[in-house]
Amino acid sequence: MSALVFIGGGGHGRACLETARSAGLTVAGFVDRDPQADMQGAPWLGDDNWLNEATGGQRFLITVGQVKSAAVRVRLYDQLKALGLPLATLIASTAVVSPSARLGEGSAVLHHALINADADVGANCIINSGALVEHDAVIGAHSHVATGAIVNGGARIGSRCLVGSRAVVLQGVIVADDVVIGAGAVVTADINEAGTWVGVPARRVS
Ligand code: JB2
Repeated sequence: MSALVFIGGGGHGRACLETARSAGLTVAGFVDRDPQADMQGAPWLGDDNWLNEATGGQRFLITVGQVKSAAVRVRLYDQLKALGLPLATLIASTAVVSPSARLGEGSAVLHHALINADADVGANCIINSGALVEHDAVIGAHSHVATGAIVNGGARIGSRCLVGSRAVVLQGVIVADDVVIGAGAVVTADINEAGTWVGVPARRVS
């Protein structure tokens, strides 16, 4: 299998690096704007301009994380697509992804995450450690289901969203694009517009 190139050498990059190594995958190196980024011995290949010179035989994973905005991950995804470079998917050895679930290109599923039957995860998503995406749920492109979060059955999360750590989205709830759900929030009703929602039940704060 072709080696992986990671784009982003911070905390999320290291989590993905260990995840990849434990799955027996080879990481050829990483791209970061900071040549001093520490990626546990993986070589620094260059900044994002390096991608313009990348030749075939490698697969790419965006490992810049996402907290409040998906903008950097979206820009990097668009750059990879424009260059025609192939995106990898990463599934941790301890994660469970239903054979009937769909996982978009460039998405990463970290340790102990669970994606159940007929769920649909878009491109360039992070399903972080211990997250649960229940049956028939939809996660839009470039969204991040953070550590320990739960998206219940049939819920639909838009594109470029964050479902914060240990947040819960109740079954069947629909969440618009560009929504940030704070850590520990419980989303009990549809969210129809972009913004930040926190608390139990979740309420808009910005
Ligand atoms: O445009 C970029 C760019 N912007 C930031 N291109 C490239 N190639 N790299 C970029 N970076 C790099 O991403 C920074 O130089 C830095 O090395 C890395 C971000 O690292 P940091 O540790 O600050 O955050 P993170 O994005 O890896 O992790 C965040 O998101 C995760 C999901 C953290 O908040 C984590 O706690 C969280 N688990």
